[in-house]
Amino acid sequence: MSVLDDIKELIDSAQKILIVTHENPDGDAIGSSLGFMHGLRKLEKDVTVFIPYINKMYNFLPGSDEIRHELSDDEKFDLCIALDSSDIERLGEGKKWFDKADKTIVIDHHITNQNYGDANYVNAVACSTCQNIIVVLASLEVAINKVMGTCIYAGMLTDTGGFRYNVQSETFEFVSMLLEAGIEIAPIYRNLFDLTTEARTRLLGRALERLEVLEDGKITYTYVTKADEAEFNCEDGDYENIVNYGRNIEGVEVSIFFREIEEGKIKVSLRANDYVDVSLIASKYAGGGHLRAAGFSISGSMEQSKNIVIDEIKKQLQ
Ligand SMILES: [Mn+2]
Repeated sequence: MSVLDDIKELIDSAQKILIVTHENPDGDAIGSSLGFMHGLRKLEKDVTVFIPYINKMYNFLPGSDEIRHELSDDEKFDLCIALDSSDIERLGEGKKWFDKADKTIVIDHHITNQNYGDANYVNAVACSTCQNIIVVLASLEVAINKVMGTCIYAGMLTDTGGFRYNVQSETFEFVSMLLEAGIEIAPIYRNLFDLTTEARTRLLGRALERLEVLEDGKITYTYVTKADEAEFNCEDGDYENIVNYGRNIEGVEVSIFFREIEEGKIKVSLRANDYVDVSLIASKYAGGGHLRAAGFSISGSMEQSKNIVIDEIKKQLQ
């Protein structure tokens, strides 16, 4: 018996199904949850998606208004399915429900997956969990329609950075199937990559105005304060992506973005292009991240934080 057969059996013998995913859910987490929800409903299953918080940029996805943000303690599920989460801890609030369910399934594409379900379909070659959902739905003999396809495409598009990273020829074969199902790619792209708000655009403008270039154009930095965010009525997350504008400047190796979280506390985001390991300085300040993308918080004023971080980066450039 293959894992796909096990999954089919678990789903066939369940009626009330709960889908959960990782904390701070991204497009793949939300897209795979909704895509699978729509698919399982074709099998007459009673399906609930539980995600405590989702960013409103995903509200265009069909079924997003049905996502439950809370569950009451007396609810019971025959089967809990965890999507796009490499381990049980990452499920956050969903962990409790995963633990409580009679049976469990894990579907994921992280190579580090802990196989913590009764059945685990983990294909790390896939660009996204959404791509794996296509395979699972096929094995359940559910034909993908436009509604499922839209959710699934959203996850494939975002997890590949717009089909830039982690893409194989088969990725486009799967996309071709979604196009056959009738998805419209332009509105999905616009919602996920282009659409913004006035507050976000104004905060970006403020940051770009302040952008400084140092060390023969190899370092750029900029910053925003709490007062800036208040002035433009920003929502949490409106500062995201500002750091990439500096990184995209020709000749820049490291882009630094400083954000005042509260008086005396600064959040630092770092992006490198080719050779500086920004995770080194992040780990020095108890932050986290990868070689070319990292972040941490630092105590002190904006001026002090800038001096400390820029000095560290300058040293690394030598
Ligand atoms: Mn993913």
